[in-house]
Amino acid sequence: MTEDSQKTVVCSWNEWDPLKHVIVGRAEGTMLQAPEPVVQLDFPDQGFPLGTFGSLPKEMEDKAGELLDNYAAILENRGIRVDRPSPLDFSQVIQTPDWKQDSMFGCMPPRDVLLTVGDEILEAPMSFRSRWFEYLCYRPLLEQYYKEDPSFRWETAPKPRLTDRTYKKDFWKEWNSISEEEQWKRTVNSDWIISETEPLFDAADVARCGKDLFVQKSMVTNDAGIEWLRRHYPDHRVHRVTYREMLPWHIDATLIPLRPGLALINPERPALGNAHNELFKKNGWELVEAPKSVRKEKMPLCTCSMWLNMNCLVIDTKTICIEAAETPMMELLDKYGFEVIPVPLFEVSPFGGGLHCATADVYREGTLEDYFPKQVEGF
Ligand code: ABU
Repeated sequence: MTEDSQKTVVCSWNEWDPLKHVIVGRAEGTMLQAPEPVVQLDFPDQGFPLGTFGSLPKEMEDKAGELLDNYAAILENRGIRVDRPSPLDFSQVIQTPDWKQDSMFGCMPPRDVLLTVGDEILEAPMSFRSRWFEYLCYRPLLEQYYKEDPSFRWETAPKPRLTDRTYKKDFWKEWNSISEEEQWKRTVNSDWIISETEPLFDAADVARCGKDLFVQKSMVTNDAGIEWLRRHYPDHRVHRVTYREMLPWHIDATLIPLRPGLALINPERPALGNAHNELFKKNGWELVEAPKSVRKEKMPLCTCSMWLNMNCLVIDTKTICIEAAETPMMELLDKYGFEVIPVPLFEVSPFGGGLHCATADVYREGTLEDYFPKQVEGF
């Protein structure tokens, strides 16, 4: 580190530069959240039928906490500074002048909330009412970075109102009554529950590749949110991307940039339209299809997909953390010249994701670069 970069606490332009400082989430207090417009949780066999909510079981929380502590220790042993959020009482009822919500969620996945682009950390608006106050878990850390680093830009996207106008009325009733063919039709038109009333995005719908930010339109990210990001980052190229995925929720099990010229893609979620693959091809990038997970079943009470094996954390262009059981993924990355660090984290998935979700970048050595000098018009 140079003397100058030592003063800089916050800086990260992409997913692969050498990682020096990261936030790792916590499992404590996580809730299977109370019903709200976006979320339809229905786990009748696991004690939580539709309409019910409550704390995740204590033994699951303890195990997840142990694995997250171990993940933090693995990173620290590699010389990476690790910070942790401050959980709130997520079982409390929260409200704004517009709505009341019977519980919060948790703070295991910092990646959903915090978007680091260069010397800025942006608190995402979030479209779940249960996650409206989640940024508070990170405020002690952000306050500290603000004091330590004179060039840190601390930003927050406009807090959304999340009134009933934000959600399409009767979405779930309609969705559950139409055929699979009709569901795919709605999917291809990106016609999900959130309306365009106000800008919404989760930070985990953004894949960062220097000047190019790939932002997925999803169940939690709307066009107004993508447009907001475009206006907010005028020096970047913000690409709106969609994939053939029925109810998409975060890009980090669909497109994972690994290093300049190489990214993992999900073989079951091809990009819609030609521009996405054309852009990568034109700039000499290889898109490698991820192997399926070795897991045959998800963890109980898990709301993520079976593709968390893709949800990896790149430490630098030669080193990567992969979930410890995912041998095919480890073998693939070994073939591409990575040193693979196996990290057990499967039991953390009900708390909100995998290795990438469980972290948020604070500092990676490196500068803003253009990895896609040849652009595709209109993309
Ligand atoms: N936040 C990662 C979840 C993505 C997925 O389950 O596919």
